[in-house]
Amino acid sequence: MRGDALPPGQREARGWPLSHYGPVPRFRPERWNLQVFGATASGGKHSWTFDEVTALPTATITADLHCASGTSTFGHEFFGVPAAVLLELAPPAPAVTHVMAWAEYGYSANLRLADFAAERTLLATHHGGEPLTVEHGFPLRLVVPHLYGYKGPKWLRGIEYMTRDRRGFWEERGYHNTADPWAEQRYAYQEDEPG
Ligand SMILES: Nc1nc2c(c(=O)[nH]1)N[C@H]1C(S)=C(S)[C@@H](COP(=O)(O)O)O[C@H]1N2
Ligand SMILES: [Mo]
Repeated sequence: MRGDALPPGQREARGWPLSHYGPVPRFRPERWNLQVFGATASGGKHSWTFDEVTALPTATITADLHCASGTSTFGHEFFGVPAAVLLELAPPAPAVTHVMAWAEYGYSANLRLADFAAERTLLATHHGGEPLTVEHGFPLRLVVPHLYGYKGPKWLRGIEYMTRDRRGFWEERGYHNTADPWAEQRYAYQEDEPG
């Protein structure tokens, strides 16, 4: 890693540790879909099978992962569908300000629309040229490189467009609503702090 790549209060982890709450879901392709719903421009729901997801335009990014519990890992090469592509194919209504990213078993993370729409936000299918391992989110994982790891659901299944903010899984359990690691926004109580 580069010395300037470690956000305040983080330490570099060895290898690529796992961090998630609950069991690892099994992928059943015949039952799997990715849905975009909520306040869409059309008022309707959008849905893709996994095969359809893999036919969408792709990009490769290199990202560092920062877990809010204090460990960081560096130089992950992720490949998949840019969130911007999804926003183009399934446009949000003009009033949309936030999205909720939903995963298997009800895990969720809320994001400002601008964070979801950011150039490097990716719905990843591959890591280091190989399909994601199931523990790291196969078949699909959201990567939001500029925010703490809890903003990137593994086993992603849906994007809900919202016209106001609502807290996701960790955000409801004491973690920061915005989660910028460079501002060390770890905990919800910091949301009341000035500046
Ligand atoms: N579905 C789901 N996704 C999740 C989590 C989770 O508990 N469930 N944990 C998040 C947290 S806190 C982190 S730090 C990263 C960890 O990713 P990794 O296990 O691939 O290192 O996954 C995120 N995505
Ligand atoms: Mo985390």
